[in-house]
Amino acid sequence: MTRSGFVALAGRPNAGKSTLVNRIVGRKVAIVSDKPQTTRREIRGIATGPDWQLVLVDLPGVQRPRDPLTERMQRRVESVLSDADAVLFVLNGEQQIGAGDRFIAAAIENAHVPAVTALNKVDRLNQPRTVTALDAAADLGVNGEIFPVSARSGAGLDPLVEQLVSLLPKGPFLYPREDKSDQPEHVRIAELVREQVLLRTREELPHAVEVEVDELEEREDGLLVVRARVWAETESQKGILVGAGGRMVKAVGTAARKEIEQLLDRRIHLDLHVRVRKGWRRDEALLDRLGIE
Ligand SMILES: Nc1nc2c(ncn2[C@@H]2O[C@H](COP(=O)(O)OP(=O)(O)OP(=O)(O)O)[C@@H](O)[C@H]2O)c(=O)[nH]1
Ligand SMILES: [Mg+2]
Repeated sequence: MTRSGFVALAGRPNAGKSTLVNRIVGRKVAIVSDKPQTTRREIRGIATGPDWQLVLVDLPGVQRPRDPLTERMQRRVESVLSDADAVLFVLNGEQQIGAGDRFIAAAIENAHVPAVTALNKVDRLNQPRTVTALDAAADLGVNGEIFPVSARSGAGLDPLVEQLVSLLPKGPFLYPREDKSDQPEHVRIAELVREQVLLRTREELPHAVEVEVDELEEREDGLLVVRARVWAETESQKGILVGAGGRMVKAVGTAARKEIEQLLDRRIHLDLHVRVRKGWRRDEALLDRLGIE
């Protein structure tokens, strides 16, 4: 008898949810950065064992909404939590537990689903600090076991996965065995471009950038031509993204092209255009089109 189901990941921005999903799936299905709010829409990463299938629903970090974009993200998190078979609560072991974690702990209890807590980034903690952090995690009062893990090194993940699997209902697999993610190709490509922008920008800019793939053109010589737009909200942001003599957009393009070639296992040509779209984060029709529900 097989077990399969949905596990929603909840945690503050930057806790390492996407890194954890990538590690458990064994492939990069979600982009990662050191900037909070990297994940904007839910991503399903699929991990399949001999007789189990975990569908990990990577979610945006939970925080206080600031605009229609973040409001949508939060509403979505709440509804995914209550629909999941289990919740994986991810804590950032490098940071003190705070109001944000207590808020999420309450949301998990309200969702009435079984939970497991991962105290992540223990590679950064010594033994006494790990023990203290585990005690603080227990004080949050979320149901279920707590596992110290490192999404970066992979330490501690086997018992965590085993525990998650035990919480899944019995039933057939939900996705074909070989599937790793539910995202369409053009979204994965756009995300890889955005990841390279996040790595190279700071402060407000990472939040102001969105990427949309306009066209995927198969050429006869086997090359795949990808045309994508990088949006900024203001002219000055656009200036930074283009960079002196086009240096920034070129660096983003070169790095993203390598990532995309790895993803698709073929040669590609990436054509990036930086455009200004004032207030895109408030444009409900655009958010619909971008799939940020
Ligand atoms: N040292 C260490 N760093 C980690 C670990 N897991 C994640 N990180 C780093 O933490 C940062 C945030 O990781 P993400 O996986 O993007 O975090 P997230 O929770 O998905 O963040 P949002 O999508 O913004 O909510 C990145 O710089 C990661 O490389 C870990 O186990 N150890
Ligand atoms: Mg993320």
